[in-house]
Amino acid sequence: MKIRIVIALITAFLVKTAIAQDFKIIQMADLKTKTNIGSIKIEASPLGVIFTPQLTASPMILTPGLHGFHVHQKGSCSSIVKNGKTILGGGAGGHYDPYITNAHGFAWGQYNHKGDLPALYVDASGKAENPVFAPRLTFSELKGLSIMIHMNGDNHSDHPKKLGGGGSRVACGVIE
Ligand SMILES: [Cu+2]
Ligand SMILES: [Zn+2]
Repeated sequence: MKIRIVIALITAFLVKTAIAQDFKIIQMADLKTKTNIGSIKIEASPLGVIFTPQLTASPMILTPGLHGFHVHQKGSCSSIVKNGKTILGGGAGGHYDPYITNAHGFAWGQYNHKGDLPALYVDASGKAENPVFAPRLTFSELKGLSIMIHMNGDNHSDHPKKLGGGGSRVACGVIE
């Protein structure tokens, strides 16, 4: 009887430790200057993935307020040239959308990009520390994708603007 309890406790501890160690620190770079602005910790939880930013950018780079925050489909933060125009962070591709919904929405939506996250909150000094949660994502599927921060906010819809209205890509990190 006692041995069974001990085994159960050890098992519970091992399972808990295994879950707790499922995390990665993603370095984030300002796409214009290529300088590091901090990191985002991605962490497995039994209910989804937690994204905890620790960003200290200048308010010139990350303006105070909300910013579109998504997982993008390719593990690249490089620039691309499209119709003669350079798109910073264009190499990351679009929002992670394994079910090909072609629709932008909430992190907990059922018929939209799986990479849609709650918006990132940046305080008056350019700091972002508020964690967000994505219940549909799993930690293991994130490898080889990227995390993107946009210039503007996110209304989690394709109206009036496509992709939540986030606009230009400001900062990016590859999930290795
Ligand atoms: Cu994005
Ligand atoms: Zn989206």
